[in-house]
Amino acid sequence: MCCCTIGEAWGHRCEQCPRPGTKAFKELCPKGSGFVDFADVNECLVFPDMCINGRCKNSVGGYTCRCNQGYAIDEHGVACSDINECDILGKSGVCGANGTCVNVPGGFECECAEGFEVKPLMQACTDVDECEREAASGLCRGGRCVNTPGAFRCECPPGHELEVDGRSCKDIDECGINSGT
Ligand SMILES: [Ca+2]
Ligand SMILES: [Ca+2]
Repeated sequence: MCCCTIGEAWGHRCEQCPRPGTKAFKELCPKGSGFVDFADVNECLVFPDMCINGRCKNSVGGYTCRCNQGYAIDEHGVACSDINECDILGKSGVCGANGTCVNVPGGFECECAEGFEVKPLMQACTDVDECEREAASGLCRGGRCVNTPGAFRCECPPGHELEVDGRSCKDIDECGINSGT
């Protein structure tokens, strides 16, 4: 049954199956591939591991694997293996210039550089607008927030300077500076 269906070898000593089309194959499997004793073999039932990561569908004289999304049929046609999207599309091809593609089973993920993120329904890493996101928490208080690719900056009005953490503006104490010397 093994040699007449998906098998390449059989038995404890792993004896090679006769190749389809040869005389030996015809003797073993007179009705051809997919049949044993002139009856169709349901490969999906006989071989429980068929079409792993997919669904096995029996047909007369054969079977097909319908692979889950993100998987493709392997070279032997018996299992679905993960598609490496990163290899196919290139390391930054899928995730953009500011991301790195990481292959995962059934899909892929983008690891984004700091200041970048993956937005819903988009795959590439795009800039985080810190000004919009952190407006409620008072980012650049006392000044104006300017979004930049991968970062942001606070622009302070005359007479003000940036706090050391770069997240707000503070008044310059001119009197303190002058009387200090
Ligand atoms: Ca994948
Ligand atoms: Ca930004």
